[in-house]
Amino acid sequence: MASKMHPETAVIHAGHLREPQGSLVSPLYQSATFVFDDVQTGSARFAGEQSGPIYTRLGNPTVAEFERRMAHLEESEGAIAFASGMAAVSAVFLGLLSSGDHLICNTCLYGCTHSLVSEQLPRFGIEVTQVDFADLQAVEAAIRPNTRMLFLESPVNPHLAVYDLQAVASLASRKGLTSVVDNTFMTPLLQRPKSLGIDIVLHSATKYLNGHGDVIAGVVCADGEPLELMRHRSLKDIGGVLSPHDAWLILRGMKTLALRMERHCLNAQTLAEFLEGHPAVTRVYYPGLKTHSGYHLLGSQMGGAGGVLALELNADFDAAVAFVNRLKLFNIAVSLGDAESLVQHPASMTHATYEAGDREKAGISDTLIRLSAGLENAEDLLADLRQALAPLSQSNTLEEAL
Ligand code: 3LM
Repeated sequence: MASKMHPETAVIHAGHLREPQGSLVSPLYQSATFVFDDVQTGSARFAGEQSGPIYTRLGNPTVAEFERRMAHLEESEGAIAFASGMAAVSAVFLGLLSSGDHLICNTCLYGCTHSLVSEQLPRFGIEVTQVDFADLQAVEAAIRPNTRMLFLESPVNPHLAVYDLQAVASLASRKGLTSVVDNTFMTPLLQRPKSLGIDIVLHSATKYLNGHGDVIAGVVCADGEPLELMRHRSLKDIGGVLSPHDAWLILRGMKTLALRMERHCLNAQTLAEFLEGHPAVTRVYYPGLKTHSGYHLLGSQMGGAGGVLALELNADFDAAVAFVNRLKLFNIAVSLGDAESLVQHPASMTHATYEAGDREKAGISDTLIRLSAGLENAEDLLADLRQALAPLSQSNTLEEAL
């Protein structure tokens, strides 16, 4: 039954175990430790000879349900939940790479992932090269004898560049490398990288998966030995474990994931089309627009363009800041994937970790503005954008008249 479920059904049912009391909703096992019937039982569980919970850092029934649901959705053998998206990202590197190994990442990554790969990993003797994954020949040219992994986001945070994941996966497999994709912006409902040949998929569950802005969490979906290595090294020994209460909230949030993604995509598309036609806007970054370089992958690689978009204004830095400050319905906040629409300034917020030169190389301009389309009525969001843009169009019209 499980393998035949459609994703819209799987977000509600996959991995659910029938509860002895008949509770429809899975119980919350808010317990740090679990009692053994006798010493033999405890020893057998530690030895892996008997299944059953031991201690929540090593596994918890509520967290395990979230892991089973994610493994089903991402078509992986298993999944491991972490206390944040960054704990999931670092779990992949610290669990699977060792001193002397080489990692190739995209030039543009979420800001803290960029600082992790550019500042922290080298402290542990892991070499890192950042290359633009739009140019796979350049990626191939960067491969060294000690290269172990290719890592990217698609669409990328914050300017939504889209990469050909099937081509990345085939390069990785030809060269014997592990390919890893951060699928946060898409969710498994819009993109399943493993079906394209990618080895490991991860998410910041803080975003769309939970969807309600009240949890910080992450998850890694993988198979076989890498899965076991990350469970042993990254979860058990490093210990960034997800709280059962947060797993329970994510399971609740995920039940509406399919409905929410539909509305996020619809709202983002409406906003992107409006902005593209506005005289004060010079560029809109959204894979749902025909003008976007990744548009041709919509429908094949991506089942939808997602809820995040970015824009550049025909204005200097101060005028761009004034535009953001004029927005009333959009909250000025980092994060994305919440019911509330959000707006933020990547150069000074989510991507402030980049050195100015690296940020430019990554394609993040000082005037780039990122929007996360929420679940509100699109007309209200458009009205907010219209009023915040109005002074800019007026000044442009004035300049043109002079
Ligand atoms: C943000 N992003 O606003 P957590 N991978 C991706 C992400 O976008 C993020 C993470 C991993 C934002 C967070 S900025 C201070 C706020 C693609 C986070 C890390 O550890 O759950 O925050 O996920 O773009």
